[in-house]
Amino acid sequence: MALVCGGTSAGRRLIERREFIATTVGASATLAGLSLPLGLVDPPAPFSPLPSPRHLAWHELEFYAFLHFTVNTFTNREWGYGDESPAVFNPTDFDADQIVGAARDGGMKGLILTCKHHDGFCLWPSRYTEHSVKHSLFRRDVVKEISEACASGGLKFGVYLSPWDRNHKDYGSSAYLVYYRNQLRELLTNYGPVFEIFFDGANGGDGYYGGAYERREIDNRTYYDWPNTWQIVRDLQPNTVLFSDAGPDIRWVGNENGIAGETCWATSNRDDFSPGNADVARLNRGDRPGTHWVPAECDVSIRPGWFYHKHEDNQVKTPQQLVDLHYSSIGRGASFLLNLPPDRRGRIHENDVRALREYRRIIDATFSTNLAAGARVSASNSRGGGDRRFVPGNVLDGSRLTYWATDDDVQTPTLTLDLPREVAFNVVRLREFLPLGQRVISINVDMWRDGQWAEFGSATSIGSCRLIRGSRTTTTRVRIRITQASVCPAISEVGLFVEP
Ligand code: FUL
Ligand code: CA
Repeated sequence: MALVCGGTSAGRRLIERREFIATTVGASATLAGLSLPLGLVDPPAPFSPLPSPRHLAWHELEFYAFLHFTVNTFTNREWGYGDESPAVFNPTDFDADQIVGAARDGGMKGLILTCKHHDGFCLWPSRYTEHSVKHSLFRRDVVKEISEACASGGLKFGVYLSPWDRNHKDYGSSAYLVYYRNQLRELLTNYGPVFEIFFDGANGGDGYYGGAYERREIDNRTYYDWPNTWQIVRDLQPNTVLFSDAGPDIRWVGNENGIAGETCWATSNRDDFSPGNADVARLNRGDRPGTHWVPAECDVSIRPGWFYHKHEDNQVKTPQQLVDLHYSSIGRGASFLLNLPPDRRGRIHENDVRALREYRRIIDATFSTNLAAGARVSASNSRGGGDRRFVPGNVLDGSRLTYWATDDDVQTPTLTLDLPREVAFNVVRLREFLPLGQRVISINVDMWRDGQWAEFGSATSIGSCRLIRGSRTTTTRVRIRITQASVCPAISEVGLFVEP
């Protein structure tokens, strides 16, 4: 307390910085509770752009489900035209708990439901249209049942609400925007917390449009007046992350194959784009340094299509393919949004459940033991000459809130792990301390072999998580070399793992 009241100006600056970090990490302000020794040096200055508290919470999720479910499930299409009768939507054995349970058993932390796809059919009884479950034989509120199953199953609930609506008579005029926003308000008001809203940029032009059966072109840069549409979400649920090609919070990765760029910055010049109007190569890689923190999300389906088709029952991705997607998405600092399409019963098909479960088994077997645990960690430099807040050992304490940092003028340090025994590993995991920004540009990993260092692998961009996967190696020492950084690095975690 005395330190807060009195102290030197350097001391006061330090305390202010601590408070900054504690607030930046948001609800899990564990750092605020630690009694850190007062050192002679400030923490590294943040390198902008920086993540918001809602970003930091989202980064923890990493893996969540997409649920494509609508009339298409029953008409065997991918894009409904908008003239489908609500009567076709008739799941015979709908079970929200089975769906959520499949996602949870796969290790997913959330689920995003297509509350309305391009065909305009609403999975909830919206007050603003008759084109919904209200007029199906099924008559139940799917959004309610799924959101409640998520809440009781411990998964976060998210919303996909297609901006393009091939059913609505007003699509293309300003009246439709009023309708779209009313629906957004309904979904954000009646179904509990929404962790993410997925704003799709797709638009094919033609549709039913209340019987007009015509092509309607809109200017996707201006028609939806996105800043004011997004503001509705901010006002109703400030913790929701907004997804689109242009963010504002998280961005499309630029493909639907689940593959982030080998270099994938968490930052982007998002104002260059609008939803449905972006350069996919730049989305895949991000922009550096970028104007905003807009990390990538990798959406991909477990089957060839987004909606369930019986003829694809034998084309479910294999567990090994799902594992590879884990490395190409989560392993490059992005999130992994895997689509599990409910079938005509309204359940996740057995083949999909089986593949997902086996994927989980492999991932758990890989990452449950950090083989670097117990290693002696040393570095070519430690900020403030050994100030405990920045020592190399912080990379092995299992906490993202503590980190190793160097002095400001040391941007290419090395960190060495002397392992307590010989270990066989083939995966290295690194995490940066995100509240200070994405600081490192490239790294190399070496292992000790036959009395000298040999290269194991390398990577560009770390961010929230970087997995470097190589061939299985046995060694007693591993060295991380930061080969390029914009400012001194702040690395929160390092791990060594082996795939079964
Ligand atoms: C696309 C849509 O057109 C697909 O049907 C699917 O919803 C996918 C996730 O986004 O843009
Ligand atoms: Ca740590």
